[in-house]
Amino acid sequence: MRVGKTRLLLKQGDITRETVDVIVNAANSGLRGGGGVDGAIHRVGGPRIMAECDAIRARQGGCPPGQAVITTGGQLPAQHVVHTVGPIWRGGARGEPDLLRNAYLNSLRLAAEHGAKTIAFPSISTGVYGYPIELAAPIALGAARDFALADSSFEEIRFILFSLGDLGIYQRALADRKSVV
Ligand code: AR6
Repeated sequence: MRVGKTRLLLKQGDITRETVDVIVNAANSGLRGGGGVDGAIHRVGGPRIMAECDAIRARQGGCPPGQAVITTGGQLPAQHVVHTVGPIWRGGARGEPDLLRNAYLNSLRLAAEHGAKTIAFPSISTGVYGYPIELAAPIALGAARDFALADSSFEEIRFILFSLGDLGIYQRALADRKSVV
């Protein structure tokens, strides 16, 4: 799908293999690494990424939910990693939708400030943090669409879904335009 000059692409895969300017990490506020996509990014990207996370933590005390920070991509094919922190799902009435949308928008903003033309996202918050993916997909796609409407920095915004089931949920959300809020 095309929004202005930006292509929105959905694919199944492992985000650590994506050849893009920036990949986005679903991190925690401490920027201390963990499981899921965070663990995979540090494993493949090597220790320089954590060294930069340590420096950011020393400087500003981590990264609150909805915000984003940027490091090198280390040994990843991507030049940079944007680390964003999605909300932990607590039933949906604790500001989770706005925090999730901000995580996407602030990641896009930060990557664009660093000159990125291509970016790949995982499905933020829908693993360990428990955000129902049927509710998260339209927020993720809506944030990308709204950014692309307002700012033509990106040639491509990719969503890399780890399973075919998750890919199907994102594909249906994209097809059902009314659900892209
Ligand atoms: N490529 C693409 N997607 C992946 C990959 C991969 N290599 N590995 C997992 N996923 P999660 P969260 C998918 O749990 O919910 C960490 O410990 C996964 O299937 O990685 O935001 C952090 O340190 C799911 O769909 O992130 C935090 O403490 C999606 O990525 C916490 O987990 C997100 O799942 C963040 O939890």
